[in-house]
Amino acid sequence: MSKNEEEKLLTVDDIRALREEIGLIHGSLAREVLEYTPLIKKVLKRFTDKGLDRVWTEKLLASLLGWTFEEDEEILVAYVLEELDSLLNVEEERKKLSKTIRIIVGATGIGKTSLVGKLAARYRYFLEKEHKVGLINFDREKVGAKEQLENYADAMEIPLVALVEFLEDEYDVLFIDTAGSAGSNVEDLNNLVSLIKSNTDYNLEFSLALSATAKKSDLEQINKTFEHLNIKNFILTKLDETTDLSDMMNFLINEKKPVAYISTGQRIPEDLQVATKEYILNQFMQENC
Ligand SMILES: Nc1nc2c(ncn2[C@@H]2O[C@H](COP(=O)(O)OP(=O)(O)O)[C@@H](O)[C@H]2O)c(=O)[nH]1
Ligand SMILES: [Mg+2]
Repeated sequence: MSKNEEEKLLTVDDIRALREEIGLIHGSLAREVLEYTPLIKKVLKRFTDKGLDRVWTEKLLASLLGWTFEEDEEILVAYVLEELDSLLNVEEERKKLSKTIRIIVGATGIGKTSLVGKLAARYRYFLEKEHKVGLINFDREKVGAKEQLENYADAMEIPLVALVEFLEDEYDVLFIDTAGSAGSNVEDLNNLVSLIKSNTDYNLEFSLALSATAKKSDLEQINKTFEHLNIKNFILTKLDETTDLSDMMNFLINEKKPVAYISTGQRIPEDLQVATKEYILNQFMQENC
């Protein structure tokens, strides 16, 4: 064997791939060989019945086998919750914004326009700093979208600004409402980003709104649709419409991106809160667990 060939066999990537393979084999062997105690089985069932990912939960509980506390149900449950808590991320609210543009994107009908109204009111009236706030409609698809935002703007006495106009005045924060996730919209959004970046020095931040009622496949697909936009955080909507947060929970612990706000109803601006891990975990665990 020539020296070159030997080197080829030992690339870092090869070793990494082998290591991963061994890890996978080890993991599946471990799962087959390990005898779960009845209590671990019970706790495993409790969480998987809640919809938590089975492989993830098994791996976590398997790592506890052999420890003396494995026979204490409360500790086992607390351990899983602790792990979920450490994997969930929330974003602390920034209470003083200046020259910032926040664009809310997401699927149709999940509460984007409502969010824009709620957030605008929050930054205008409910934080210590009274922000100079503007609203911009960038939904040209949904019938009545502009009128809906206009109504919120009127009711809250916050200006609805035309996209071409906002440079004429300086805002602390502008909230831009967008259309749903239809393909054509992606190109529109890219143009919007270029327009803003090349003409202003505003900070540009994207929030992806996700309905708590969405299924795993919907969440993954919508996340993929918008991933090119460098999404800063998630905002969860319609938490009041479901008690089953399992798909959302699995999605969040996989994605690791922070949740910034949670929408819990139709009332504008009341039904909005800053996201906390405690709230999300409580929602996930509530009912028969
Ligand atoms: N139950 C509930 N309804 C909501 C929530 N957020 C928005 N909605 C309702 O969902 C519908 C669509 O909201 P809208 O903001 O127009 O969604 P958009 O199409 O994404 O802009 C409206 O009837 C809202 O009142 C929420 O957190 N909970
Ligand atoms: Mg809308």
